[in-house]
Amino acid sequence: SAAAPAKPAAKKVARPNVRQTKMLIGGHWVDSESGKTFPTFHPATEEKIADVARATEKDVDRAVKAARKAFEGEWSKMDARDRGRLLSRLADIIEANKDELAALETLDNGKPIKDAMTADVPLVIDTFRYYAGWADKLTGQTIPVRGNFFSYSRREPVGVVGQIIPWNFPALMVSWKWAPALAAGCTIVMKPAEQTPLSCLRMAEWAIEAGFPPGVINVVTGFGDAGAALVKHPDVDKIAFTGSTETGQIIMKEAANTLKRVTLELGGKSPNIILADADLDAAVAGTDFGLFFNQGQCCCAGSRVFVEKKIHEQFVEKLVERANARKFGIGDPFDLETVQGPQIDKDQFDKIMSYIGKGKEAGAKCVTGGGRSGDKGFYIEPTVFDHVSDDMPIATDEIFGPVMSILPFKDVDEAVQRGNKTFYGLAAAVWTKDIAKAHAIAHKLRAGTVWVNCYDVFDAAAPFGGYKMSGIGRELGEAALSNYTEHKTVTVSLGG
Ligand code: TXE
Repeated sequence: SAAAPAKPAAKKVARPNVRQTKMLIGGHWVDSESGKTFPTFHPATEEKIADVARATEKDVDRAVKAARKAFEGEWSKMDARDRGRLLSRLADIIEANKDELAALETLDNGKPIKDAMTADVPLVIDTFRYYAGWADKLTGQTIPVRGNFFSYSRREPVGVVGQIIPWNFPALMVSWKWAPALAAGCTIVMKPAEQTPLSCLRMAEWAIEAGFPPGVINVVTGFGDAGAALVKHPDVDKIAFTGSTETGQIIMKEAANTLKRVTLELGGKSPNIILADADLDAAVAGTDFGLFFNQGQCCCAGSRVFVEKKIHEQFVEKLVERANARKFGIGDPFDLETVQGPQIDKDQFDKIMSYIGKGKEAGAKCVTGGGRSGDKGFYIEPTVFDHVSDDMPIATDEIFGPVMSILPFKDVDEAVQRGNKTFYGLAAAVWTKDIAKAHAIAHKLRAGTVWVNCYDVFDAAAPFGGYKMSGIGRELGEAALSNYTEHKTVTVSLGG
């Protein structure tokens, strides 16, 4: 008998070399003054990748001084258009190295290489290009004041900004933070997440190559204590933070002491509302993507899925089919066919597993998943809970993993009211063929972004951020520029 045809070898992408593990301060690659380092791991195998310099308060102080010096030096004299050219050049360099950046994300974060290549990296490049165009368009106004005066306003950079980012989209968060700040003429001290410092360091190398003057971009790698030192520092004018709501609250309280400007992009528990007249297959696909993308580690994850009772059974059946198919796509994130990678680390893995336990205890029906996948790496099965009620912990708390809650509803007003019943307000979605209903619901949802018949559609030009405890301020688009500028009014006597 003929031998079974050999299974084609999985197409794997090679692991990248790690080139930079030191911090960037004032244009120099330096160790921590303490000599300390910390390890970063590959979440798929739990192997150590590299030891990275661990910033102390003194390092943060050095970085802030370098950023201040740059802010007052060459950078402030540079023409706005030339700042834009530097941003364009950085975009070009990243584009020329896009495969390396994607592989570095997969190595440090564990996300499937295909996602890194098709989602993260293209958005990074777009963000730098988009803000390159804004640098010379930050205009003020002429103001008709009473009397013989000429009054006008200027948009000036806020100054030295501290930027603290999380580990779920490491390179993308670098671009969302750096690009508008640099377009506005600020200088930066960035602290990437301790889990994922590598892509930020590589991007800082490319920023130097692009020609940003020394001290304009500084990177201090380390833990929350380094972030806290940045928030406390009296010579930092503004903090931009993305991360947990709890840490956001700590930062806002601390920032009050020096009255720093603060923008926060925090957690969410976003409602995804499916009406009975929706295109069912599209809604199922979008719901699956809206929650399971990036292993569920998205601040805007559609984690509360409200489904109209009339289609509830049908919807759940199709969704479970899809979630089950996804299980076959769990694997080595360097494999181009992998659709789900590991969670970032043991802490997150344990947190998610404990929520799965809480869901079962509360009496929700686990219709698929619910366990660990494999015995190495932080893999969790795509998990769906049905018949979830509003007060269960899996319906109220941000889980930040591949755990979906389905909440049946009877009528639309009820869905909107329950959808809004949360401290969060980052994103929401509605699926329906009735366009008037879609807009009406979109206007009623208390969230910074509402997707209609789609999910997780991001663009550098479209503002993103939270209502309520999901944050303060907006990133991306023209809106992000106001995070990084002060308005100055100049009034000139015309005599008499
Ligand atoms: O977040 P932290 P963690 C949520 C998600 C997750 C939970 C915990 O629910 O399970 O947060 O994740 C730095 N002063 N999100 O612990 O602590 C820290 O070093 C200044 C949602 O990773 O918020 C890192 O660089 N900085 C989220 C960054 O803050 C401090 C993305 C984020 O860490 C600090 C990530 C302090 N006192 C987690 N303490 C989203 N909205 O996208 C820590 N840091």
